Amino acid sequence: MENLIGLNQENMGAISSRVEKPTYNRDSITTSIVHIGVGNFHRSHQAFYAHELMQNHGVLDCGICGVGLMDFDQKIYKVLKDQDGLYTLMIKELDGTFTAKVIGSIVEFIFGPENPSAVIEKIAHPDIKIISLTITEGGYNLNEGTGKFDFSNPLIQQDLENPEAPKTVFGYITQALKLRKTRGEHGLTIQSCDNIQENGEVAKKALTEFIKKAEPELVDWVQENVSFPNAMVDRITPVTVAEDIETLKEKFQIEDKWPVVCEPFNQWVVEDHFVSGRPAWEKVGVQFVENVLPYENMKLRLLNAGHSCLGILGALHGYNTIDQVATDKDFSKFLKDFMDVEVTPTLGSLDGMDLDAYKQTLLDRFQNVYIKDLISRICLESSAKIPIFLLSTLRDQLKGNQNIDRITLVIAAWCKYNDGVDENNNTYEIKDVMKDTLIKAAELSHKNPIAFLEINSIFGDLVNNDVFVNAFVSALNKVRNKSIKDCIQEINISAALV
Ligand code: CS2
Repeated sequence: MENLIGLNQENMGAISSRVEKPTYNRDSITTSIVHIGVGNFHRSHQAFYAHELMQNHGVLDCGICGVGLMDFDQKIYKVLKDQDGLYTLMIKELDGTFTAKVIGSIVEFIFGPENPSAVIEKIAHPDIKIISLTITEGGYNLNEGTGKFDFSNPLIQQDLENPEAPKTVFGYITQALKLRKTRGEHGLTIQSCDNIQENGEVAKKALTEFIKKAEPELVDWVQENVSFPNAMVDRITPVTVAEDIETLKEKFQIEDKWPVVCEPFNQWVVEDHFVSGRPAWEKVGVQFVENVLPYENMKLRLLNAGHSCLGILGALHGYNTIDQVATDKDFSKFLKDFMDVEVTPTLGSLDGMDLDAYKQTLLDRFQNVYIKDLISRICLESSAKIPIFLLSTLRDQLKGNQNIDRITLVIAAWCKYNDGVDENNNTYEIKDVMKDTLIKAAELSHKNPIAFLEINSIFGDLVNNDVFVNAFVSALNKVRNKSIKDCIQEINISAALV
């Protein structure tokens, strides 16, 4: 293609004016945030907010240093290094139009496995006020069943034995905080941006348990000098595909090796506890609240759980993307009833929120045909997602003797999902740290359905709840003997008759 311009700082002037570019001086940015886990979500969410703050308000104290700790982070490290931290965000509207923005807020990047001490020194640097995290639901290393930090994890063992060359986020942060304490530096905020109920509390619990064992004399300093605000984060951000890269080349002559696609909707609700201050996020729409719990509940139990329902059911039917499932009338009716009948009663009071409007927006967002969110992304690591997104609701509904038909069908469908083959006999890969356990339990469940519920770290004591167990056995029998669409229609019809 002629006139193709590689995305980097030097070429910024030559990039099409149809694309929004940073108008701020990137050399004047102060890096006050170290972000661990630079995936697509971080780039469509926090890094976007920081960019907006720089672009529209001239606030330049919120530069981000991205950090990758996992081997798979090497790819993003190379891309961002080549592109001077720049990348294109493609915001795709419901009507098919999209805006392309070059985001300039990530100004440094360090790849931990290549240079562990550089990461530790960066976090210990006096300018750093916030360490933010997107390390996934499973990344906090807490056992779902016992709630305890998992010291049997070999990487954690390595970090305890070899503190100077850590491998995990806990090892890195501990060493950096130790340096801050020794050097008399100010404290900082650890800001979780993962989809977990009380994500700040969870981050605090995991890190404190690790530090108690690794550096016991650091515990008091952390108590006094580190804050862990809870937050709810939201923006649907699919996996980038080759077509997105091509679109940027064709429409704007930009060669971006890893752009990010996202929906227009974005939300960030945060508790305002930042021990060393924070960027003026409120200027770009971040909501600060006393207690984020109701917002988290609403988002995790409606959006994330809704995603898991559509993903798992859709996978069995043979769909590939969330919009395909969400625009299928049977599935969308099922989803709507799931939200209204089984989730809404568990949400408690949501002052100032128009829940009906929120739920309608969710249906629209799931139906955005331009987002093409892959079902494989949604089903990824379900063993860490299902307990947070669905089982919490199930427990509440059981407590109140309320309807659990749809949640139970989704859990039974998830059991069948782990057979690894859809209704058209196409096989798919199960990507989950617990995949061996899941596959084995699904196999056993053909003869003994309860075998699936015996995965203790996922279901805990739910295996002893007769109401749920009976409902699950009957639902599993149905999903193994009928198409998933028939199962859904049956529930939809019975709901209509009530
Ligand atoms: C998704 C989330 O991973 C999932 O299962 O539900 O990634 C979701 O897209 C984001 O939380 C949206 O904010």
